[in-house]
Amino acid sequence: MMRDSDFKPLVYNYPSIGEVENKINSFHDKMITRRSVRDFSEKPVPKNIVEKIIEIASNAPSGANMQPWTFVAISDPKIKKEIRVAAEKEEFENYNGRMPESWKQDLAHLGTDWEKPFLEKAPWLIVVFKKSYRLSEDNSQLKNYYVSESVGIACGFLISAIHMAGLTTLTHTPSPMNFLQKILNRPDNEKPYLLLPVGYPSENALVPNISKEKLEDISIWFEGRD
Ligand code: IYR
Repeated sequence: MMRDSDFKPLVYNYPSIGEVENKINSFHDKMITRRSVRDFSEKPVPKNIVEKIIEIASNAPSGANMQPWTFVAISDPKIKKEIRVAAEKEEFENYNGRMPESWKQDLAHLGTDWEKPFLEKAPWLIVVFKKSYRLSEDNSQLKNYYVSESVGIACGFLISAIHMAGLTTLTHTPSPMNFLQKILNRPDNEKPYLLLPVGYPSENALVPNISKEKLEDISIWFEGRD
């Protein structure tokens, strides 16, 4: 490995195997309670919490550490309404013609439809943009690497941070979602990737009664020595 550039020692305290077990058990027990929530309360969430959540997401690994993302956080009710109107216009078309019957059948158990009240009710919307390329100082295009992978991982961090904070979110992908680029005034090299309402669930919020597949059905092991 070439290490002639700027390196520094990793700060790392070796945990005992007991500590590793405790850490992973408590993270596991917390993470398996995560649910996508569509019924939001209007209870406000302070800006400093959302800042922390975004900072956590921005610590995700990315191709060549290019950090090909912009997180746009919105609590302005006028902009939230504009987003809701535009998203519902697209989703109305999706549910009334654009989506094949088979797709609607696959979604039926989630109870979704074209109406998206959470886009106004949730105190915050975070729209994640992916930067397909960078611009140099003379405005020529520079490459970003593994953009979808990087932004997907950052969204995983984001969703985990929201959940670990005790808040709820939903991975919402209105389709097509280029209206977000216009409403939020983002440059040509940024494309909307995911929209996440963030807040508290409403009292008596309902979630679909779904489960995850068992470990043995989603993993394959080639074991060696311990
Ligand atoms: N984007 C639409 C439809 C939708 C698609 C999938 I795949 C989902 O998992 C959920 C919804 C909507 O937001 O309703």
